[in-house]
Amino acid sequence: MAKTGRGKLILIEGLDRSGKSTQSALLQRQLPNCELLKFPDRSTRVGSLINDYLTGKTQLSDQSAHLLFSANRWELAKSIEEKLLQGKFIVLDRYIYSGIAYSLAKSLSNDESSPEMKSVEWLYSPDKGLPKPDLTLFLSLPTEELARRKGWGEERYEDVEFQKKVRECFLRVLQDIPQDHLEIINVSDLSIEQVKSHIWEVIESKELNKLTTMPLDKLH
Ligand code: 2DT
Ligand code: MG
Repeated sequence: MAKTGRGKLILIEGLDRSGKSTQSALLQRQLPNCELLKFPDRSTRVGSLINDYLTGKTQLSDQSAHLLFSANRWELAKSIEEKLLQGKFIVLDRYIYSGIAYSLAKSLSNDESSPEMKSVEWLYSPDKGLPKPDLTLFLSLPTEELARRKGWGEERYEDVEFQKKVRECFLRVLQDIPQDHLEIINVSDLSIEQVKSHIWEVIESKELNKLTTMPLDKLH
């Protein structure tokens, strides 16, 4: 009998330069029939507004920037669901936890920021209803090590002091994920190969490389 069921949705989160993009590309190649999606997806109409914001071409209020990042995920939500139901696996390079952590960090760095930007509940609400990852992997390392990595400092948010705040906010927000859906990987001083095998061990032990008949959950 042919295997049936849906594919798994696997999210890789972390700070800038933590190795997310490298590891998500490697994981995509290891999983069967797998697509890689990166957020923000700068190729869409909303994504192009986000790109202008991140590269400093335009200014946006914190609230509208936050909502655009969420809208960018909603642009792709339906196609993510359809692909999973067709039996495809999907790896996400950033998703809602980046959304909350960066916005929260921004509001904590600004004395004048308004109460909703400091509220995790408010920050989370526009993402409610999006497909829920089967696993979130967080690549964790000290911010001092990030600063030494290549390609640092070209965009908004790429600043060591700010990344320290983002890290704290990530750790706070990740606490709300049930233990069996979260894996924090300490990548400090590990090679690309070592992180890759660590991730694969987790994937295999949780059978995330296999189709499932469990229904796809939504974030709620
Ligand atoms: P990249 O460097 O990965 O392209 O990200 N960000 C991302 C947010 O502030 N909110 C979000 O919802 C997402 C997905 C993280 C560019 C920057 O965008 C930030 C870094
Ligand atoms: Mg970046």
